[in-house]
Amino acid sequence: MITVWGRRNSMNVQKVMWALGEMGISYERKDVAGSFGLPEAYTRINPNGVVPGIVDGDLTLWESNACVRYLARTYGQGTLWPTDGIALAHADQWMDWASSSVNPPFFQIFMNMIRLPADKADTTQIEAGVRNCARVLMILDTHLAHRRYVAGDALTMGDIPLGAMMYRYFTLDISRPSLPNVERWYEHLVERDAYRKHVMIPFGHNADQWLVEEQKNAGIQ
Ligand SMILES: N[C@@H](CCC(=O)N[C@@H](CS)C(=O)NCC(=O)O)C(=O)O
Repeated sequence: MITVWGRRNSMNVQKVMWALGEMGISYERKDVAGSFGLPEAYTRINPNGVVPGIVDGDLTLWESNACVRYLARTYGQGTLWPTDGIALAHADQWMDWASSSVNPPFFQIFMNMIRLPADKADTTQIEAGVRNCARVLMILDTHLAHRRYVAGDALTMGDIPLGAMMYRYFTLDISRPSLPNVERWYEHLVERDAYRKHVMIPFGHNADQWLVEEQKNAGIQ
């Protein structure tokens, strides 16, 4: 039984939960971080005090992409972990790209629109985030023109970090460029039970609603 530590509304926790859901692996999730606080038992697992952290037998692991890679490599050979070397390299590439190129501008949008109180929000940062997300997502759009998923015909771990962000990107009240291929890919994700269960979790429209939504998820596996 794998233990996942992390509040259900964390995008980084959602990557791990979605991966587990896709592979049908049993797990127990514990509510920590955000309004649930950080018990000492958890800071011993992840000294960074951020979520997720996972425990699988003797293994303790943190960093969401490393957790997804570990789970895919261990339990998802031929599915989330492609056996074809080229598909595997591409899956890896898009995971890193999600963190290095899409997450920073997306974080600017999400922090300022949802997480911070309205009087602390910086509209200049929101505008920069919207502009830069549009710019980088057009790279993904071009890539997806001839592929169903980022590493080929089937869902792999390469879709997970990007896909976890896209629910929020397409739900927020922001302007978006025309991204027909990204939208088609996103529609495929939305058809997946594990994506709907673990990623499409309402987050409200402001910092107060965020906290209410966070607590609604308490105890849900
Ligand atoms: N690079 C880390 C980032 C982890 C991270 O920043 N997690 C956020 C939630 S998405 C967190 O724990 N924030 C503090 C909190 O919720 O109390 C990862 O990918 O696991």
